[in-house]
Amino acid sequence: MSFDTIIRGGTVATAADTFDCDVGIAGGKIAALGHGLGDAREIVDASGRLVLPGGIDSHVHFAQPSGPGIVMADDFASGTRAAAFGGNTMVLPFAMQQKGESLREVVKQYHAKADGRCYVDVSFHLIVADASDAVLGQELPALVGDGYTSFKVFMTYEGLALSDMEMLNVMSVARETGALVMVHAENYDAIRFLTDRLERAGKTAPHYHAASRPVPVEREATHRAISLSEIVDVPVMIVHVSNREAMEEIRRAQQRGLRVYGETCPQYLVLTDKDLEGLNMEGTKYVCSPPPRDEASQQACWEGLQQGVFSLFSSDHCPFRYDDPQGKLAPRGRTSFRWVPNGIPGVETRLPILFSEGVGKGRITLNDFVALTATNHAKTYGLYPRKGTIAVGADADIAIWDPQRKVTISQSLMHGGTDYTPYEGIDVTGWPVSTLVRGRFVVRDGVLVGSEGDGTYVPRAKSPLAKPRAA
Ligand code: DUC
Ligand code: ZN
Ligand code: ZN
Repeated sequence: MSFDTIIRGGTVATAADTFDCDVGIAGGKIAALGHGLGDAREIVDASGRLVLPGGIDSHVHFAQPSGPGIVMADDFASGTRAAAFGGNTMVLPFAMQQKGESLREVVKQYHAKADGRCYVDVSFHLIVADASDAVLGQELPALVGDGYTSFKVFMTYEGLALSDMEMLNVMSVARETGALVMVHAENYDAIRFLTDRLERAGKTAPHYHAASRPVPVEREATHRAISLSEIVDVPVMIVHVSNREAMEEIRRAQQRGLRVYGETCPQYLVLTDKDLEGLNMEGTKYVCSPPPRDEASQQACWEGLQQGVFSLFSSDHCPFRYDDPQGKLAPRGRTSFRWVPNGIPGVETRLPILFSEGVGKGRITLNDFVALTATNHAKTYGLYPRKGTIAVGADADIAIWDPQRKVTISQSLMHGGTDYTPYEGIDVTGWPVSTLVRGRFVVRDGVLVGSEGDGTYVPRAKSPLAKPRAA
């Protein structure tokens, strides 16, 4: 057989195994694994390199409306370009409904923003903000049928928070349709109560953001989300978990046999609430929700990854420029942390941080790394085995890594739309040097060689993990 490309001489790792072999690619698929594969139009020398499944970042936000006067820093082009440089071959951003909007119309709008603009493959989760009869009865079931097989609900935020009754209704639709529900678990009333009190006491600087959403805010909502999902008997994914108490809620549910899954993110491994204390408004660079906590919480998140409580490691890339009145330095944000746009960039740094801090420091294995950053995302969101692994028949979505390269993370190395990285100055060992999406180089030896439109939209199957326990 003759191949389009052979990646020769590298070390391949999957979620299960690590082995030296060549990878033969034909028609955008992995066509053979082995030695002496024969001829190809192009031979890529990967000696001394790791050949890994491209990262799948199943939690990113691009081009989302973010409130009056605020503009998200990445559209689908810049966000997926940054993703490609970060060793990712697929991302799952959100199509966010706002109250009163038709979910079907929202999906059309996000397709208009994304189609033809992406450097890596893309698929949308939905955000359900308006659990109306029309949405629950018609739109959601039809959209699940069309391959939008996961949706996020919020327990906090003005205009987004659902009541317990609405959560139960959305969860029922998920149960009936086989979709997977993702939950942002923070108690809305508790945050409002604390925010009001902090403001009345004149405590409005950015670092009070963390004080307005302490651990019990997240723990309580996590417990409640799990309880609601148990009542409906539907699996649930608790996203962006930041601390031990929420992690232990998930662990206890898993030990009771519930299908409760967890996700954590880089900010909960390497940042703390101290970072929000930067002088002047620098702390806004770290304002995200839940907030980064303390070192004991970092340790708990590592345990969650090591012990399988968390199956996903995502970036929660939610980018705003810092030095910009439409970003972190929005005029209203100077009056109170309440108005600082919520979210931080991370799609380009997720993989190097986990590789270096996790694999490099012996906290997780290389195979765990692949599972946590690619394979489990594909399995969780209905993309496996087409995506998320290196196997014959899978899409040739591949990241080639230099495991020895030492890099100090710096904004000057980033390729997205923000003007800062919250991970500035962190030293890592190991860096993705080339990214191939369905067999085509998008980034080659650190240089962008792909184009907008190289990435395509991928409808998804239902998640095998979304099945209720009872029939
Ligand atoms: N939740 C997210 O998932 N991303 C950014 C902000 C938020 O609250
Ligand atoms: Zn969230
Ligand atoms: Zn998010």
